[in-house]
Amino acid sequence: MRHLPIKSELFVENRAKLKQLLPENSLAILHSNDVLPTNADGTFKVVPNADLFYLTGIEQEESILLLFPDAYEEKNREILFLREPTELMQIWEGQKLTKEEATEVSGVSSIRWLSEFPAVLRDLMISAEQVFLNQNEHRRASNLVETRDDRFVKQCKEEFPLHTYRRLAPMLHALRAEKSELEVELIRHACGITKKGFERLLKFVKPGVTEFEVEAELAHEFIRNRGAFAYTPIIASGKNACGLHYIDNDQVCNDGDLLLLDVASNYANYNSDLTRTIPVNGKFTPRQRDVYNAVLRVMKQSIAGAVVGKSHRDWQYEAQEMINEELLGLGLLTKEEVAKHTRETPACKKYFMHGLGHSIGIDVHDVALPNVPFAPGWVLTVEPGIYLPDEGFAVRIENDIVVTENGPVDLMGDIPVEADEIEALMAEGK
Ligand SMILES: [Mn+2]
Repeated sequence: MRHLPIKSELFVENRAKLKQLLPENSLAILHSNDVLPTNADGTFKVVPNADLFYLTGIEQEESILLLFPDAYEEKNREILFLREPTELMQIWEGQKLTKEEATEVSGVSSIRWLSEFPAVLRDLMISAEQVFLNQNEHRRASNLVETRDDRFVKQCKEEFPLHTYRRLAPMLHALRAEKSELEVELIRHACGITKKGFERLLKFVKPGVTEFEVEAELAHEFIRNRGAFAYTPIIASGKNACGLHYIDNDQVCNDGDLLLLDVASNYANYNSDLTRTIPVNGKFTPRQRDVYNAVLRVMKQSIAGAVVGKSHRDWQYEAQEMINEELLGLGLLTKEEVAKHTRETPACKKYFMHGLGHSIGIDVHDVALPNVPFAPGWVLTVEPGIYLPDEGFAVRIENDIVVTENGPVDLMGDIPVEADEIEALMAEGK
C-alpha cells in the first residue's frame, strides 16, 4: 500500500462500535470486493470493500471478516480469513499479507487461511442465533453486478436455511456517517494533497493548454504525495462545464474562458472532493467575477449553516433561496420568477439543478442515513453552482467540512478560493 500505516486502534474501535449494535448471539460476516474483469485476461485495479476496510483496514482481495462477540472461545470472537501466500502467488502477484502483518494492520489476533473458512463457519453457525450479512445498500447503487457478499448471502442461506438473517448495512451506514477524530485526520490529509494539486495547476494553466495536460499535472502531484484521484476528474473549460459529469477532458483551454475543476485526491481510502473555477488567462472578466462571487457567498453561508440538528433537506432549501437572490442580482431571474418559488419547483432550478452536498468518507458519495439530521462527526461537501450555457461558462465551488458541536469546521479553509487570491497565484506562474 502507498499510504503510511494507520493506527490499528481505528479499526479496533470501529469493530467495538459494531459489536455494541449486534444483538446477543449474532454472527456477522463481511467479504472483500471481487477483482473485476476487463477484457481478455485483464482486471481492474482492486477497490477495497469500504465496509471491510472500515472494520479491519484490510485492502487485500478475497478476505473475510467474521465477528461472533458471544462465541464461547475467545479466538472465535473475531476472525480474519486471508489467502494463504504460496511461492507461486508471490512470484506472479507479489507480496501478500502474513498473519503477523494482518494482525498489525487490523488489530485482529485470530488470523486464519481461507481454506479453513467452511469448517469454521459450520462450527460457529450451529451456535449462532442470527446472522448479519452485508450488501451494498447505498441509495443510488446500481446492483447490476453480483458482489462476493451477494454470492455469500445466497450460499449461506442455501446451506443454513433455518437461521434468521439480518442486514448489516443499516448499522454500518449509521456508524460510518459519524467520523471519528482519526478518520477526520485522514480526510484532512487527503484535502492537503488536493491543495498541493490545485496550487500546482494554478501555476500551469494558461491559454492553449489542454484539459488532459491539467489532469496530468494533478496526477503527478497526487501520486507523488501517496494519493490518487478520488474520482474521475472533471476538467471542463468554457461551456464544457455546463455538462455536470463531463469527464472527457480532451479540449483546449481558451483565452477568456473559465475552467471548472472538480478534482481531488484520496489518501488511505479516505476521500476529499474539491471544485474550483478559475480563469484560463489568469483574470476573471467582470461578469465571470460577479457570478463567481455569487456562488462563493452561497458556499460560505451554506458552510456556516451546516449545524448539528439541521436536516439535509432544509439545508438544501436554504441554499436554493440564497441562489434565487443571487440570480436576481445577476439579472438571471426576475422578481416575479423568484416570487413563484416553492420547495417543489425551485426558481433557481434552471441554473442550479443539483444537490448542495453529500456525505464523504471511504466512499466519495458516502453512505449516510436518510432523513436523519446533521450530527457531530458528519463530513459533508458543500458545492453550490451556477450554470450558464448561454454565456458559455459555469461556476461551481466546493469545500469539505466536518459538522461539530461547536459549528462547522472547513477542512479546505486553506485552499485558495477568493477571486483575487486565485488571480495572484496564477500571475506567479507567468
Ligand atoms: Mn462533490
